[in-house]
Amino acid sequence: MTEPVFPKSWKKESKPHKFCPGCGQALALKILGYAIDELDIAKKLVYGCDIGCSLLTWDMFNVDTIQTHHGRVIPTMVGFKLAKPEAITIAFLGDGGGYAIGAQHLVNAAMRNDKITVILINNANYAMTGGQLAPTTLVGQKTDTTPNGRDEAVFGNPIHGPEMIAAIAAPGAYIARTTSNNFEDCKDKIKKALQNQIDGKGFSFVEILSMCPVNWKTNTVESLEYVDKNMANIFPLGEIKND
Ligand SMILES: Cc1ncc(C[n+]2csc(CCOP(=O)(O)OP(=O)(O)O)c2C)c(N)n1
Ligand code: SF4
Repeated sequence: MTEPVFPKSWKKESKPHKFCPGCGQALALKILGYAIDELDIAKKLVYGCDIGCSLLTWDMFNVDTIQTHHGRVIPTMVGFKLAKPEAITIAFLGDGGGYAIGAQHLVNAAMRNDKITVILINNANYAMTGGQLAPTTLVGQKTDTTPNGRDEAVFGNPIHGPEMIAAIAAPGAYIARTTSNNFEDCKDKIKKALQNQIDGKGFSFVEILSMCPVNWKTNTVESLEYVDKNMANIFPLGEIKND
């Protein structure tokens, strides 16, 4: 694998993140930082994070930042974009925020083809509140609220968010799924989503499969494998919509 080329600004502007050791969200955000630098959009950017572990990024980037409650980051960034169309707006949130409490916001933003970029972390649980069942929890996966594993007869199957919104998204939308374990692919998908917004084409959405070793109670190898094997087997990686 080729080494990534670090932006010159990176070393002097880097600071410790607030995530648990081994957290996939920290990787995803580091990759997002590279994408922002490579597209040279920091000065035009407004970054929004939600409640959940994503709120740990409220002071992570040296860009204008807004923090909201469960799923509300999407309409907040839609509003900002409507008020200031020249801004590049990112809504960063978890699967609980995007697919449960805030699902209506995601669905309506996709349906209206709002020209914002949504980046959603799928870590298959409600992480910040201690590891409860999320809409993305795999069948059989143990969580605090499903100690015997998710029972599909009771809770159904995990939601496939990108596929769901691709079914209602307008032409011009960009929708993809990647993992924070794969630096190059993740950066590529995030950059394409942001470029979609820069080009004024429409709604853009990237779901990132991401490790949560603390709530999964997995070691490093097990965490990496859970994403690359178990999750990627259920949630297919790649571009779901790019036209
Ligand atoms: C409106 C509202 N409902 C519930 C909560 C409690 N709450 C805070 S974080 C969280 C779970 C977040 O899970 P997710 O969106 O998947 O993000 P993660 O922590 O996994 O990154 C919940 C239920 C809240 N803060 N606001
Ligand atoms: S609880 Fe999970 S998602 Fe949240 S910071 Fe820790 S490892 Fe990351």
